[in-house]
Amino acid sequence: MFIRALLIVLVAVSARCAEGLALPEVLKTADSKVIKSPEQWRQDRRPQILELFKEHVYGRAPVGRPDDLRFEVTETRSDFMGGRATRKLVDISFSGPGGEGRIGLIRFIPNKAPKPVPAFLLICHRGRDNIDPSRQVKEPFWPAEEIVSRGYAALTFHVSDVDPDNYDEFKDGVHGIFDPPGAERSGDAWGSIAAWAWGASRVMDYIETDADIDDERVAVIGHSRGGKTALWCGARDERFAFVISNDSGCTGAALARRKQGERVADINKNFPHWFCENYNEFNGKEENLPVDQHMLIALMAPRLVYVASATEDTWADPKGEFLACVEASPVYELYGMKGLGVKTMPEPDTPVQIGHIGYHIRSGSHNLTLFDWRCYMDFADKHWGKSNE
Ligand code: GTR
Repeated sequence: MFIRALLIVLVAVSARCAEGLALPEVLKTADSKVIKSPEQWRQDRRPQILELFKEHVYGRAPVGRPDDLRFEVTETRSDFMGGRATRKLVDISFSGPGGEGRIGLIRFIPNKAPKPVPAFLLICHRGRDNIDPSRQVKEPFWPAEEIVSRGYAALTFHVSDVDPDNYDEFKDGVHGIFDPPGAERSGDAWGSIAAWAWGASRVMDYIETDADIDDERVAVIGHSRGGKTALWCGARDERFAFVISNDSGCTGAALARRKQGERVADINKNFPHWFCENYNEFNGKEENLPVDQHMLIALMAPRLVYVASATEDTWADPKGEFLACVEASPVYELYGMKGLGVKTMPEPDTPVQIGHIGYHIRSGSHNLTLFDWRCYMDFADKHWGKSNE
């Protein structure tokens, strides 16, 4: 408790102003040491920030890769999408003290593209018809045909395989499987966002065994709560080379201290299972947070990260998402790279893709659309070289 209070005070001391906001300094340690090199960032500051997010926001996963993690390819068929794609269905299974779990992975790969191919992994929280493995239903939320036609592997799993998206006092899903039986839950125990991020990391464990996928060019993407999850996943798991947040908003890409749209108190009240218990201490008190969301984006450095907003999605605070990218940029500059590369918000539908942080604000509502996907693939093409089917 004392250490928590001390950290909060230290952060307040090291705060600086951005557009009138007093944000915690991303490049200054808790004891006010200024970070001047990538080595110092990695050694002194990055672990500190990661720890603060675990302790106060997303919670701590009690397990990494389970010892008995297994991958079973239950089907391989090469005649999908008019013969252009191979579908594999993979069961990723594991067990813990509270039982067994299974994540069903759907994976399409372009048949003709030179292997190994880069990949996009979608964390899906919407209805399963959005990720129809038979491709009878084709939703822009997961445009597998378009992804494949651009030479990328299209992978997805549903979050409910990892942890159902409901508040049940953390009995079901991986919480029930891995939380120590009978023990009282601690204030920093993992919530559902951290559980889903853990699930995406288990998919990465599988990808590393799949010779047709280039595990050094894998993007993890999510929309809204899935976007929060993608960011937390990418922050913790540096095997993901590209992290994409689509309309993630509060406790995703948006700066909490702006207090625009959804607030910390709203999200904790409406979704009490998403974050750790400690996060409630900041309900109505965002300025006391020892972190803000620009620091989460900065944890991706020097990898690729892309944040997208939508004009009508004011609940997710588009300006706060943009500013978080601006404020994360100094960490990329430490690496001699461009971060976002601009400080003024772009016009709708004009992507900013000049540095290692990408950003756009799309016209329209809270959604993941074909326009968004095309921007993400353009950004990947730019940095990874154009893929061809
Ligand atoms: C909203 C919620 C957001 C966002 C979204 C979603 O209602 O307030 O934080 O995550 O739902 O996941 O669709």
